[in-house]
Amino acid sequence: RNLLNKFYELKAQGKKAFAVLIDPDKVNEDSFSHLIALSKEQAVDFFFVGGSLITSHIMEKVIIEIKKSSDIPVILFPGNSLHLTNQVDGVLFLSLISGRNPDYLIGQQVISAPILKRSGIEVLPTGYMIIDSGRQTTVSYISNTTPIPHDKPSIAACTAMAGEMLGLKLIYMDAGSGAYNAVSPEMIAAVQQSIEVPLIVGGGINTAKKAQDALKAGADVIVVGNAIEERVDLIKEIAKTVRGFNERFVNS
Ligand code: 1GP
Repeated sequence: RNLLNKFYELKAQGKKAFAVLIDPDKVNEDSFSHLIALSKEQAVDFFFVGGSLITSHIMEKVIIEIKKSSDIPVILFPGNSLHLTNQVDGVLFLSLISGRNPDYLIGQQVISAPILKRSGIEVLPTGYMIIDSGRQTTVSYISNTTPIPHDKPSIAACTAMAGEMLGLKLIYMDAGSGAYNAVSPEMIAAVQQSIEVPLIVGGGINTAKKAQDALKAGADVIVVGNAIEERVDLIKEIAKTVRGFNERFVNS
């Protein structure tokens, strides 16, 4: 339970964390080693690797490459049970609680459970919530679920509360990769005030300002993927924003 403990310890210390999402379908081979080096230099907290639809065959290669060149924990962000690999340090064991598709609520988990049990990989029980972002995202299409409306913070808060009451240890609110609109600060705040477990927020965070807004509203962990693949140096700006929060805490 090392990784889960890390999420909880950071939260207990009032510290924010930064996860870089690597979607194997979007890896830019020219800048990949720079991305890893910058993540290391900027002390990124986690790598998430995965996506709802993976068409390339390089996922394991990508993970091995990250592990070879950094100590940053690699957490699988699987789209389904076919994406499982034992090269990672942990797996977000996602239940898609914003949706009403039983396959993503419990079906894929039943298929994955014996594989994960054998592998000994750390499992992070996570309530996964898709938030409408202004356009249909791959994740809502593939999962065949309706996202929570962008302007309905109370639905998000009740969903997160239910996930926590069911025993899920993390809540991940996701506007989906490349979202037009990131999750609103109002919704993040409503969810954060309703739960005790660490709150992960991602989807469409493509500037340091949006990262700052999400953290200020109450996200404990922010996830950035697309925008970093497009401009690797954004890692520096976002890491600086996260440090700004953490240093403020240390000085207060
Ligand atoms: C998507 O939360 C992640 O599942 C990150 O989204 O690629 O838009 O940063 P972006």
